[in-house]
Amino acid sequence: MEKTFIMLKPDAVQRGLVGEIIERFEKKGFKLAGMKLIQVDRALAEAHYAEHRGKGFFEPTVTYIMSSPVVAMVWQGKNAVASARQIMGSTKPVEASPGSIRGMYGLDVSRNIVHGSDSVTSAEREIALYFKPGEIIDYPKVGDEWLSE
Ligand code: IDP
Repeated sequence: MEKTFIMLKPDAVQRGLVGEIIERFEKKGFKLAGMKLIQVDRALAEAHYAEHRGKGFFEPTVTYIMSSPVVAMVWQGKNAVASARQIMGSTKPVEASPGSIRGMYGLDVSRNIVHGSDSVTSAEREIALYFKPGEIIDYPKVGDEWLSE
């Protein structure tokens, strides 16, 4: 089943939104496959945002992501990558749909609460950056049979 990497950014942790955001992914039907609270260092932050190196927001984004702990998670389920992006909403909160996480809780693109992989390939890369293989757990979950045929 498809996996995606979700990170609750420093603003989510500081604003006390961790539980509420996790609940959104849980209630959608995704299965939690990995989770940890971590302090991101510069090497990890720069690797995470490598595709944006050279852009004006690269350094502020790297600095910001290191400014406070983040919650790194792997969620698993049907179309997990695209579905999680829908739950999160557009990058710029002003463009995010009203019911999405960024639409509900965000005001500014630089403090947009949550990160989610934008493709299956990115998800694999990001999961490998943040988790060791043994930290991703595959297990049967009660109710799986009620989520799809
Ligand atoms: P995504 O997080 O929705 O995948 P990306 O375009 O990959 O969006 O950008 C990565 C992160 O960089 C954004 O979530 C946001 O925190 C930051 N960012 C992107 N564009 C801007 C900008 O124009 N100004 C400030 N920060 C930005």
